Amino acid sequence: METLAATGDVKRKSFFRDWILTVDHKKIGIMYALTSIIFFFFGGLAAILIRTQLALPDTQVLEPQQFNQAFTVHGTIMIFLWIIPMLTGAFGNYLVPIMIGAHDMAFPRMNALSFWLFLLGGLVLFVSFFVGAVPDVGWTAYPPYSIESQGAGLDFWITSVHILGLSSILAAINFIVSTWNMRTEGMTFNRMPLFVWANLVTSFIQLFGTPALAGAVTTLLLDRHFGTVFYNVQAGGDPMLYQHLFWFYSHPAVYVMIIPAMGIVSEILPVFARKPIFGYKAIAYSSIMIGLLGFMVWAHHMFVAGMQMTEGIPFMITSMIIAVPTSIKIFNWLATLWGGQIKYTTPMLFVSLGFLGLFTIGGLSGIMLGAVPLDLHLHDTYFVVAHFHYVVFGGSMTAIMAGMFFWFPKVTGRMYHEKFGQVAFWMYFIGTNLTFFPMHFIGMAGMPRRVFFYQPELTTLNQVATIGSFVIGIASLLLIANLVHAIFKGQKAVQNPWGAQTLEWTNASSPPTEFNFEEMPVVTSDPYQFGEKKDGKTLDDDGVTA
Ligand code: HEM
Ligand SMILES: [Cu+2]
Repeated sequence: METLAATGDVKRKSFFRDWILTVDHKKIGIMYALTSIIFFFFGGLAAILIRTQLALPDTQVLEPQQFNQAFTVHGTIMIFLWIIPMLTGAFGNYLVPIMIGAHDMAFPRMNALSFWLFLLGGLVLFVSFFVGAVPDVGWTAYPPYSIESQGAGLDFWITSVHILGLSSILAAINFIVSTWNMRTEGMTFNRMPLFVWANLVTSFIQLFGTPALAGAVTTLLLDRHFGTVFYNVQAGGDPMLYQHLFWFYSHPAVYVMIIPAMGIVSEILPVFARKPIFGYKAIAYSSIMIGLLGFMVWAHHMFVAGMQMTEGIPFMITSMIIAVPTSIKIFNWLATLWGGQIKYTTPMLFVSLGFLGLFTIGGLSGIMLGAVPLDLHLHDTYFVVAHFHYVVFGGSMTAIMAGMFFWFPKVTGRMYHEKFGQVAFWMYFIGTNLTFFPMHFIGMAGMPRRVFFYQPELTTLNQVATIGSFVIGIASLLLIANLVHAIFKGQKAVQNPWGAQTLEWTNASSPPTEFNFEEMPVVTSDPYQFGEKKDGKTLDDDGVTA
C-alpha cells in the first residue's frame, strides 16, 4: 500500500505536473472540493453580514445597496460555487469511477477542463467585486432590474454563470458516458451503488436544464448591451419569458442540489444501521421520477407573477405529485433504520437527524408553497427563505458534511476526531433550527425577503435567527478545523474503517493508488448486504467475514 509520506514526497517534487496538469479523477475531485470550500467561506461571510444587518430593525451596518449585493453574492456563491460543484464535481468525481470499478472517467481530459472552467467561472464572479460593480439584483437576476442594473457587475455575473454552465454540461456528459460504459464486470445497473444512480440522474438533469439557463442569461446580455427587447414591455417584450427560462433550469437545479445528497444518504445509512438498504430499486428509480417530474413544476415559482389560474393549477398539481417519489425515499430510509444496530458516528448523525429530520421539514413547507392559495400570501416572504434553507441547508449541506466525514479516511488515509465531530454536529443542528425555524413565523407575519429593515415587533425572532447564524458559523469552522487537523495529526486509517461494501472501501487502499485498483473487481451483488451471510458466515462489524 502506498503510504501518505511517499505520495507526499512525489507531490513536492512536481506539484505542477501532479495537480495542475492532472487528469486523475480523484485529484480533480479533491481540487473541486478545496475550491468550493473556499468559495463557501465567502458565501458564509456574506450570510453573516446579512444576519448582522438584520439583528436590529433599523441599523445601517450595511448600506441598502450593499445589502442587495450581499444577498446576491450569497445566493450565487452558495448555489453555483458551493452546493452544486461540491456534490457533483467533488463527490461525483472522486466516487463514481471507483464505485463502478473503473480506473478513471471516460474522458479524463474533458474532466480536467470542467474543473478549470469551474474555477474560471468562480473567479470571473469575484472579478466583479474589484471593478466596483458587485451584482445586486438577486441570484435570480429578474428583469427589469437586471437590465437596468448599472455598471459591469451584472455582465460579470452573466459571464460567470455561462462559464459555470458549460462546465456543468461537460461534466454531465462525462458522468453519463462513464456510468454507461466503464462499469466493471458484474456491475449491472441494478447493482450500482445508489450514489452512482443519483449522480446519473443528476447529470441528465444538468444536461437538459442548463441550456435554458444559458438562453436566459444570454438574452439578458443582449437586452443590456445590444439593443434587443426580449424583456422590454414597452417594445413588446415580456419579462415573464425570463422567469420561465430561468425556472425551467432552476427548479430542476434544486434537484441537482438534492438528488446527489440523497445518494450520499443512501450510502451512509445502511452502513451504520448494519442492515441491507430497504427498497434498493424503489430508491434508485424514484430518482428518475423526481428527475422527470422536476421539469414539470417550474412555474410554481411564478404564481404571483401575473399568471392565470388555469396555468397555475396544473403546476400546483405536479408540485404535489413530486412529493411522492421523495416520500418513497424517506420511507425506505426509515425502514432501513428500523430494527438496525445504529451507530451514531458523526456521518450518521448528519444523515439521520440532520438530513432526515431537517430536509423533511423543508419538503413539507415546499408542498405548502406549491399550493396556489398559500403561495399567494407567502411568496417573497421569509417563509420562502425558511423553506429553501431547510432543504439546502438541512438537506444538501447535511449530506455534504456527512459525506466529507464518511469518505475522509478514504481520501486522506487519516481518521478525524470523532467526539469533536459529534459536538460540531450538535452545534450545526441547533444553529440551523435557531436560524431558520423562526423565519417561518417571520414570513407568515409578512416580512418580505431581500429587504434590509423590518417592523420592530419582529425583532426578537430576527435576533434568534441572527444568533443561530453565528452558531452555524462556529460549527462550520469546527467541522473544517477537525478535518484540517486530522490531515496532519489524525490516526492512520485502515482500508475499510466503517465496514462498508462499496468498491472504494472493499477493493481500494486508503487513499487509493493512482489507478484505483490493483486488480479489476468483479461484482456479484448490490453493495448493501449487511447482516447477510456470505459463504455461510455472517459479516462481522468490520465488514469482513469472520
Ligand atoms: C428538494 C429540494 C428543494 C430545494 C433545494 C428547493 C429550493 C428552493 C429554493 C432555492 C427556492 C427559492 C427560490 C428563489 O430564490 O426564489 C425555493 C422556492 C420554492 N420551492 Fe423549493 N426546493 C426544494 C423542494 C421543493 C419541493 C418538493 C416543492 C414542492 C413540492 C418546492 C416548492 C417551492 C415553491 C413553490 C417555491 C417558491 C415559493 C415562492 O417564491 O413563493 N420546493 N425552493
Ligand atoms: Cu421549484
